[in-house]
Amino acid sequence: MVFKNGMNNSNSNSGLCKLVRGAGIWHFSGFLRSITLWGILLGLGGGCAPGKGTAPFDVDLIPPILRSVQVEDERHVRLEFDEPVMVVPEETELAPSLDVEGTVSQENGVVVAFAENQAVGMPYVLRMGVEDASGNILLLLCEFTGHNPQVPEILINELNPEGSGNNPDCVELRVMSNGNLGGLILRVGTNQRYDGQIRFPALEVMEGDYIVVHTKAEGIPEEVDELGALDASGGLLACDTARDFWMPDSPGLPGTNGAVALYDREGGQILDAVLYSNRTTDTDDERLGWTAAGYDFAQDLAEAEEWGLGEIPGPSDAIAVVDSSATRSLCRMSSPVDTNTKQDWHIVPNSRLSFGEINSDEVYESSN
Ligand SMILES: [Ca+2]
Ligand SMILES: [Ca+2]
Ligand SMILES: [Ca+2]
Repeated sequence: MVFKNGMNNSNSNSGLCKLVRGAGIWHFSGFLRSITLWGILLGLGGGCAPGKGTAPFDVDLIPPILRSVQVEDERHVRLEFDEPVMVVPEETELAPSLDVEGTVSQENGVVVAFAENQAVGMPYVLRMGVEDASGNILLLLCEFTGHNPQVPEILINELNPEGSGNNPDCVELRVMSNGNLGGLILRVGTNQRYDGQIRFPALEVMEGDYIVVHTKAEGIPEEVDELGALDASGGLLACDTARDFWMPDSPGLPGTNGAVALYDREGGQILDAVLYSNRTTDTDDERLGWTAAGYDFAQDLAEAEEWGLGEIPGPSDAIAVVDSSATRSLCRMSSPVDTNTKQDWHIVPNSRLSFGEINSDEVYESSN
């Protein structure tokens, strides 16, 4: 299970931050720890604590704090800090390499301009140094995803959370308009809590294309991500007329109370999501009857206005998963509609799963 520190729904400071002052170098992964360490240093009365014993104490000892990273277009990335900063020019560097044309400080922000276009969907790491008016320097590493100007319309179209050995858990995506997959991220769960994810490479897709993401790979050599030929991959439920991808670490899908969400990039906007449950809403329960994980998913999707129509959805507002099985998948209609409610979904009869192909409109009839 991955718990990710959210940061204003924009690219987070998920990279390592390194703070430099005087002769000391410390490694941090976040602001709170940097404050803690300064507190320790001051408390110890070490030589690194300017002003100790010699008031005034209103000296700014705190380096700038990175608030957000935003890709503005294919040539510009904007970093926001908690105070005005100047860039330390010799520290700016990117991996993989990308030529920097220059940097411009604007209020609490810095815009980095590149001399060449970012590669679509490429994960970059930017190394940079910034200095505040009191000379406190922050050396930082931050991640961003190369600008994708052609994000397609795309829907989560089918899934089988109750997969089996022969029909393992899969998620089908249906492309609704031409575009490029570069940088899109599919998560088992939602931004705040997820079991696994796949980040798609730059790849042109067409309206009507199907993509099958296998979340429970066996780990055999035949399981390959299809960047070229559609029949390149073997493995269970691989489809010769669709693009197969294999989610790293084979997390599977939660069987009974889960969510799947698709984002346009790391820290970006949600493109589509599904929420499912085997429970019913309990309004007397502070979690509305959800499991702890299910409630996190429901909250996150309500906040993103992707499910729940303005309120946190209870389990009864999610797709009822109880009648599904490995071959009775959850499906949108053959001509999918997306109202962000369970009304868009049905369970198909036995063996009517259709990963990589058009969905069946037949509905499973429970014998009960
Ligand atoms: Ca295929
Ligand atoms: Ca949706
Ligand atoms: Ca299908």
